[in-house]
Amino acid sequence: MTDYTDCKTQVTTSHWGAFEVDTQGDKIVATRHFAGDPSPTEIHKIIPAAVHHRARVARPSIRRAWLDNRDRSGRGDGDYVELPWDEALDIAAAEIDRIRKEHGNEAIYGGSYGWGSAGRFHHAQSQIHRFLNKIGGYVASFGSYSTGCAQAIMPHVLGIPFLKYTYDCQDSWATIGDNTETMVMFGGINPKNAQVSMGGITEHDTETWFDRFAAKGMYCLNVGPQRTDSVAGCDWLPVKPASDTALMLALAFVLEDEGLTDHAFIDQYTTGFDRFRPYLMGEIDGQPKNPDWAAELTGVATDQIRTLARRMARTRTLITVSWSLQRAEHGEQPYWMSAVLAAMLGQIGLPGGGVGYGYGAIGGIGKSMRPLGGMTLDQGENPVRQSIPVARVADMLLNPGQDYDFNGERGPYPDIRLVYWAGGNPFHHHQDLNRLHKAWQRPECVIVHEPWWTATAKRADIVFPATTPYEREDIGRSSMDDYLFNMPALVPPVDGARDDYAIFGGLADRLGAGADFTEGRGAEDWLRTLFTQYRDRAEKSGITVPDFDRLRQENWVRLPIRDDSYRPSQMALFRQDPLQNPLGTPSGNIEIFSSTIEEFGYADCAGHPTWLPPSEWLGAATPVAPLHLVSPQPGDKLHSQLEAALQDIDGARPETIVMHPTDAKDRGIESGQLVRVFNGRGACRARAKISMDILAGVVALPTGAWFGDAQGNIDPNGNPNVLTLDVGTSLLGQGSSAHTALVDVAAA
Ligand SMILES: Nc1nc2c(c(=O)[nH]1)N[C@H]1C(S)=C(S)[C@@H](COP(=O)(O)OP(=O)(O)OC[C@H]3O[C@@H](n4cnc5c(=O)[nH]c(N)nc54)[C@H](O)[C@@H]3O)O[C@H]1N2
Ligand SMILES: Nc1nc2c(c(=O)[nH]1)N[C@H]1C(S)=C(S)[C@@H](COP(=O)(O)OP(=O)(O)OC[C@H]3O[C@@H](n4cnc5c(=O)[nH]c(N)nc54)[C@H](O)[C@@H]3O)O[C@H]1N2
Ligand SMILES: [Mo]
Repeated sequence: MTDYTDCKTQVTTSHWGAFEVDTQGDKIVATRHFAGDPSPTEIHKIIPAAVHHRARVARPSIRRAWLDNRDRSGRGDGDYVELPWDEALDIAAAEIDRIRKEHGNEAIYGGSYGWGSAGRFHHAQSQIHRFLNKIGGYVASFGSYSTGCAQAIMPHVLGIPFLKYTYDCQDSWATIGDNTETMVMFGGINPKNAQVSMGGITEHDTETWFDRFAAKGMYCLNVGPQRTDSVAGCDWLPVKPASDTALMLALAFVLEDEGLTDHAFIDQYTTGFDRFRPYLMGEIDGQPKNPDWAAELTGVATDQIRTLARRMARTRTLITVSWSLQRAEHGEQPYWMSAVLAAMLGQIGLPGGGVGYGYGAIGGIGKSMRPLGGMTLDQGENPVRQSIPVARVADMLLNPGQDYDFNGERGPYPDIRLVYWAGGNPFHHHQDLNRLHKAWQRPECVIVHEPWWTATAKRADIVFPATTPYEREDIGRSSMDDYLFNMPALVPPVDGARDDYAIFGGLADRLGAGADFTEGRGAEDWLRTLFTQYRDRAEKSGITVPDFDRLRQENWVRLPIRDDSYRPSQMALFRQDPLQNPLGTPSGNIEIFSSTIEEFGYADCAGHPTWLPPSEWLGAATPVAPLHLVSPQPGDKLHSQLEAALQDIDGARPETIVMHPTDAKDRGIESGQLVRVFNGRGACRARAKISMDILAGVVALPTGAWFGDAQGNIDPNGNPNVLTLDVGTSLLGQGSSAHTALVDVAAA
């Protein structure tokens, strides 16, 4: 009989929100929704199986060929030797020391992009960057896969750092609900994406807001290749992927053509319309960007474009743009053009009008909280000044010393000898994984911390087994949420795993930086210290937070910081008085034309928004690659996390690819059938789902399946990144172009 006397139930949180966990002894046995979440996900259900899975890295492991003779060519060969912690730490520390002495710290790449796990102290990115700073620095990465391109372009246009605009300058859901009459959503607003947020949102309420919008009679239009990118009840305007800029230009053309442009707004608040207008009207290239022109490119009928433009001019209109539009070649253009279109409508700075980015992309955008600083581990200063745009990692490894352009600057890629990764899975997230696999063979050493044997861990020379957040105590807190969690250590570390903090502490000791890294504190001392600092700051803002021991007892508390009252955003203040509250652009205005960008002289990003077709899209489809592949975020999980156990579920892998009945019929494919998705860069298996909710010619294969083949043949699990294109969005943004890919599909 099972002995339930040692059963416990506690709450913890994650990037996808809070959940209850039942433990028995040293095992997690079950999980359940957190009662306070009106719309929880099921992601947590896989945790008991994943945490105790055979794919956990059990002990420090060193690749045999590297251990024996420092052979770097065979990464991915799978032949590892397990070593005791002390020995493995000695070897890793000696190698780090050798590389920093022989080549300097600028030979260490520590960009280490990835989401890791929620929790403020055991935050893998903070830990690795603090450690690398304390031992002399590292080459860092700039931006993110999520919004790298937007972070480069939007400050030129709106004069505000992109994420600041998103979080501080856009209207809340409540303000939208009170004021907006028409919401035009490029790329949709998808509640399944809003389930996830850095640090977690506890009450998922995107659908609730849309219920309210519908009840009010707001017209919500999802513009994009998939009907499912918005809640049911929104209208759907199918457009070809990557053609949004053409559609926006045509909407702008109609405004100008029909005298609907708000010229008073343009004159007072913008710069450079006179440079843009001749392009729009076709006075430069002889091609007016009119609805007839756009109909061909976008697949949207001419009269639909005219009707939409008139409606947008007549009503309080909010244009929203999902992050996916800038995760594509020339992703700068729809972002810039959406701001220009909003400026022509003249509603920027009015409640519920203008343009907003990333609503629904992650939870929290649109939520309104009183500002309250977070709880963060100080990462220290990086003595190495060099950094690369994050998605250029394979280029960097392949082209040491070669110059590259980025946002007006030009300089050489560093010559990387050591790659150090903790809390990310580049062999899930990077584009063109077969190319990355080649690039990955170049450094002299690769060190990875991972709880599981991911494709990245399998390509490391030294793998340290890391604990999951269920095996260590932490604090859960996100600035977009009004809950505060003590995340208890639910079970002891599985197998031989150690916390990232303990691993870095062990290395720092050996490298003479132990005291500097730990400041003499153990993990619990750090939690108390950071929490006390956070609590003191909260008190100063008049917000009462329980002390650490009380929070431990209570497990979680709600903070009184939710605030749905209207607060004028920076754009509203700019509108009220543009001279007193100018934007941070060179002109102080919204830049429809940017001299700064024009002076960069880039062929792929001119001085005003321009229609630039990407190298791969339906307009460039070929007989061998006739379908546009979009690779959205997975609905049932977070990226590649917890995948080990998902792989065991019957029918869960390979991943599902959504395709239109016409495309399926042409290829003799039935729903549920196994297929092969392929192009010149690679191939993977997938399972077909046939649906009318996707535009014909487009297929959607979500990210998240583990890249399962080292040889670059056919990935059996269905990771779309064997197919995607690894080029920067442009010389300006150098973001990821994940949504730019043509493929074909065949019955397997
Ligand atoms: N084709 C295509 N590709 C994409 C995208 C796309 O839209 N299309 N989207 C991109 C975007 S926006 C993103 S953000 C990325 C996401 O890519 P990643 O953030 O790299 O994906 P994750 O699966 O979250 O990787 C986190 C890894 O950290 C490990 N981990 C978890 N907790 C800990 C810990 O405490 N310590 C350590 N050491 N490790 C831990 C997990 O097991 C996992 O392997 O993917 C990008 N890739
Ligand atoms: N459940 C879940 N939610 C997540 C994540 C997760 O892993 N799981 N990851 C989170 C992360 S890190 C991020 S960055 C965000 C990303 O959030 P987004 O970037 O907004 O989301 P995606 O899922 O990449 O894409 C959304 C939709 O854009 C559409 N799309 C693609 N290309 C185009 C185009 O050219 N034009 C138009 N109009 N539409 C296009 C596709 O149909 C796709 O379904 O999601 C977050 N939310
Ligand atoms: Mo992301």
